[in-house]
Amino acid sequence: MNPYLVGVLAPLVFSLMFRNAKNGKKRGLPVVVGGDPGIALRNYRFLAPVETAWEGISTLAALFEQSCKLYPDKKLLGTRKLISREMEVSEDGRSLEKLHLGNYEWQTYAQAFQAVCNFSSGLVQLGHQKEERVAIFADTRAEWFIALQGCFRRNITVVTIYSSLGEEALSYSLNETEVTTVICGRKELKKLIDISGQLDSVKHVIYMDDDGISSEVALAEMNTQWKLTSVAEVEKMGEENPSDADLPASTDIAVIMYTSGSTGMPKGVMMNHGNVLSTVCAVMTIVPGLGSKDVYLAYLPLAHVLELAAENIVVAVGGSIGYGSPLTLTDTSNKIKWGTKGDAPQLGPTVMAAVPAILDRVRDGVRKKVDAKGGLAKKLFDFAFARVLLAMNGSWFGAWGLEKFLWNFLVFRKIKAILGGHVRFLLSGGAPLSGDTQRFINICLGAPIGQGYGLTETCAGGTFSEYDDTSVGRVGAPLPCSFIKLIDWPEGGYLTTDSPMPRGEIVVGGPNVTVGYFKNEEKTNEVYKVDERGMRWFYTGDIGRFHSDGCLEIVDRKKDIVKLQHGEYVSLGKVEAALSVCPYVVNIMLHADPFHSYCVALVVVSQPTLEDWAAKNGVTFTDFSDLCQKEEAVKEVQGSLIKTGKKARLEKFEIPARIKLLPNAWTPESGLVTAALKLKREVIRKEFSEELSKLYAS
Ligand SMILES: *[C@@H]1O[C@H](CO)[C@@H](O)[C@H](O)[C@H]1NC(C)=O
Ligand SMILES: *[C@@H]1O[C@H](CO)[C@@H](O)[C@H](O)[C@H]1NC(C)=O
Ligand SMILES: *[C@@H]1O[C@H](CO)[C@@H](O)[C@H](O)[C@H]1NC(C)=O
Ligand SMILES: CC(=O)N[C@H]1CO[C@H](CO)[C@@H](O)[C@@H]1O
Repeated sequence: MNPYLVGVLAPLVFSLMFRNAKNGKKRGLPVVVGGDPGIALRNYRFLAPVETAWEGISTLAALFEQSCKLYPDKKLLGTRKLISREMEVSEDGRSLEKLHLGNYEWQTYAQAFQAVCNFSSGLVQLGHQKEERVAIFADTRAEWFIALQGCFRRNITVVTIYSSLGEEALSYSLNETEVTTVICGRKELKKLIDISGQLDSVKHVIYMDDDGISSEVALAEMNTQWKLTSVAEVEKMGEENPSDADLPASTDIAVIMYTSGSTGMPKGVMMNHGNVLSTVCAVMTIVPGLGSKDVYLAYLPLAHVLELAAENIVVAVGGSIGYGSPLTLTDTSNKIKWGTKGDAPQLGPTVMAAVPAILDRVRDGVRKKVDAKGGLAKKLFDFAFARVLLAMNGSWFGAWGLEKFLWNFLVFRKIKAILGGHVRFLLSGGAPLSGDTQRFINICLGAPIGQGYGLTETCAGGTFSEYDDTSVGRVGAPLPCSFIKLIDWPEGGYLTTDSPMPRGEIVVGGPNVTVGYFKNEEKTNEVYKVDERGMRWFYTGDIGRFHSDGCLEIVDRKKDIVKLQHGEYVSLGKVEAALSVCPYVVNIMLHADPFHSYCVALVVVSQPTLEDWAAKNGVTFTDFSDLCQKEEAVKEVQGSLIKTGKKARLEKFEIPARIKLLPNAWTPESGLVTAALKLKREVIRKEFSEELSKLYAS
């Protein structure tokens, strides 16, 4: 059939399907758009993509200033006071640093505004030219936000870099953007000194006052030509020599965000003020009743667009931001001194953001605790969980208020207290959240999770599930700032004419779609397109399908589909997700190759589970990595994988025919997974190329 005809007819047919769907609310509605033919949906409340929610506000700098004038005396930025830093020796002889942190100390909106103005004037005093770029390379904290807004007030583009990025990527991105001023913390300064020989353009380094940083500063002064200044000094210079703001326009680039690409060098995504603002306005509508009473716990990397948008949303409504870190989040977090409070219990946040990996960890932690208690406590927990699950099948606010209250009081209250007891909404993004974890968190925390789908390239815009949507496994309807379109991908076997649901490559359009990749026109033209009506579209490479209520579900990824020798398609991500349920698996990467008819896999095995098995079966070994080499062990894990695969109804060619067991976990520090714990396939393939070729050779 003529593709253009499909393009015109499909929305029509789809809208009829919508009318006939019986299961309630339509969250996404069909819309006719330009560009490649496909099926496009919009948010049900907005006809055209939202650009701004406030008259006359078109930049993040203006939004910040507006809030500072509206809420001068409200608390904005909170930081915990460091009482002491102690070394503790753990049972296995490793020494761990433990922090004793005190209460939150707050800066009001008025004080923060003053700090931002001072910082901004200080940059001028420092000799930073306005066309030059500033990089912020640090953990999430109040100074980060102040520095960001300080740069915005002078129309300076900020380059952000993940603090877990490797050396090569770091010098590459700083050099590519010709950054002259870097703002960093202590551990990042150390990294910068190591690569100072490659940083030709850097002239100034502004450091955040950490205790112990003076030794790094002295080292940098000895070994580099950099001019080193602390944030406090910059603010003081600015206070003594104030200069006027030089505010940006909506089309000026606010941030160049380097994302840890899963292949090769990182790419710098350019986002202008209008891009981020439209995301801020859109996501704001997702959190019910968001307002100046809300308290947000900030601990995800600000170099990630989800966190950047979230903090600006809190500012937009006059809320408060308390800073924390993943290692000090709860009372039992690694770095928290025993018997003292974690960030969440101390702050009592009402709204939090999280990546699925963190929520998975929370779930596993709670499960383990309940299992360890056993007996009546476990029975009660399981019963309460089942009751609430049953009631939730109807709706979030079912007619069972009293019972919900009872179970919350008896069972779940203690779990809620882990995060302070007041969390009423969780934002999740960065990767798909498993349905199991979503349910678990829903029930145990008694709070809905808004799950988003978006990319750095779409400025986190895309879709978002709404608070009253209790379904799992889907990522929601288009955000008010986005149109979502599915287009045919015939090679992969995904078509918009598929039934029961249209499927295809996900394309995101709207004011949220970013400007493109920095200094990479070729790549930009490959994945960004402007249609005949002037709307920008980003081709995500993800495969999705539309449910009848207009919600999107991610089903695959173009890059991760490999055609085997005999023509069968294997979706690596799908198979990995299915096999990761196997109790031996901590991490698994499936590898397929068009020159072979079968798949192989690298499996990071669970040490306790495998050692348990070895003990029960009389398999002797010297250490864990020796055990991973044993033929019996490989056989056992392989058998378990086959069982898991069959249960998940995988095809025979999808289940790895040969596997290699690996003893060491894949962490962001090792560079094998991203900060959101997604596999970096290319890097893993390179690192284990020998093992992989052996798997195919033997
Ligand atoms: C902001 O800076 C950019 C780059 O230096 C410049 O092109 C633009 O005109 C500036 N915007 C305003 C409103 O002055
Ligand atoms: C830095 O970038 C310039 C071009 O902007 C390039 O010629 C040079 O080789 C780069 N240096 C490093 C160390 O990457
Ligand atoms: C949920 O409700 C539907 C009907 O509304 C029912 O068919 C289904 O079995 C229920 N599921 C559970 C787990 O109770
Ligand atoms: C800031 C920005 O890029 N705005 C654009 C958003 O998209 C609309 C079309 O939907 C354009 O008109 C805007 O210029």
